Amino acid sequence: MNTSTGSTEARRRGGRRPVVLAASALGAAALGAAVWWAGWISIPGDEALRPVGTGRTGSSTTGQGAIARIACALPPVTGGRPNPPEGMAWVPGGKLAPGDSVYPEERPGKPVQVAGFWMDRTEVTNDQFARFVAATGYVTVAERVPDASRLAGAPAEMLQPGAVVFVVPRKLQGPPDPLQWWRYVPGANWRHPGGPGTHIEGRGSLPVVAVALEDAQAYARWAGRQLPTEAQWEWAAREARAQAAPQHEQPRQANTWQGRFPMEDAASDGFAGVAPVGCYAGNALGLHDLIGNVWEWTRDAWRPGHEDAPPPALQEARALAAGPVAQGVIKGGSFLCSPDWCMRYRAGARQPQDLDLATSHLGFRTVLEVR
Ligand SMILES: [Ca+2]
Repeated sequence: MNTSTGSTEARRRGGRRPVVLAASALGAAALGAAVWWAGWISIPGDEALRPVGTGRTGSSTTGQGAIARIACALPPVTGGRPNPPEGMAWVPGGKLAPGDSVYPEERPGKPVQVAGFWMDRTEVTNDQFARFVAATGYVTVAERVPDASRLAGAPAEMLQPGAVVFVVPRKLQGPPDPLQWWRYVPGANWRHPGGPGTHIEGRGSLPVVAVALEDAQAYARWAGRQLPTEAQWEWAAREARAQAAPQHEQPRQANTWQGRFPMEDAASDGFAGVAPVGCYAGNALGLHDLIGNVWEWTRDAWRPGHEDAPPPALQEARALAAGPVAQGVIKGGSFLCSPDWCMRYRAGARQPQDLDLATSHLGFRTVLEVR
């Protein structure tokens, strides 16, 4: 599958093909938005979002309306720097040998030095993003009418504001094809991640999704922070350990997919679909959900491997989207990652993502660099 073609090109080509290409940029394997959004469309209730199991912090209940109380409390961080900024944990500096050995794009690169930095302990939540929007009046990319001049030939629906949404197919026909479980849905955005009729009411503790890079950057600037570089993100996911052996097994303490993708998610990890942040155990640094739950934006431009030179930074997504760099790096995998389709639930895994493509399995967290 071609993972280098962006949503802009996808829209331009029109027909069903655009969705394939757009989806390819989401993640060649773990393509997907939240299955529970699809469930929310078809199932009048919260059956698809299951409560956390035993051994986790926080409260959870089931039943109609009770989802509003699903949230997980974060345990205190032990060690690290004193006086952390609210919601952040310290990641000490060190030398990272990036990459892994499962997929070609993650071939290991030369070690890179990473300075210590603060990082959000969780993905940015709907509540946090809502505060940003309330304070600034910000309108996300998925809520704006696309620039038709850049989308000549695209079908009418893709000229409407919207996002790409995962829908569980009724049955699979032929070889696996992302077209069978991805749809461009007009009206889908961070407030309505599954499209019209879906909402985030009562889901304030879930990670915000359907945000393009530009949206994530705008939030980070408002918060006085930045998006992480790919190296920072991977270093944090490796718990700042230079000698950590790559872990290729499906993680137990992360929200991923169990069962035959994309038809059956057994949810034996406690959740089918997006989980509230912090419901799985944190790593040694006190960081939660770096692996699984939702993919996370970085501020690095996409390159197909770990070249020796530092990656170009994505300073302003809108300007770069009109130029030669139209994709960035996302990390961590999502709740849609499964052993039979996408083993990207690993620190060294990486994926290209169209800068202007909002999807319901992609969010972000921020970092605060110390100068
Ligand atoms: Ca899961």
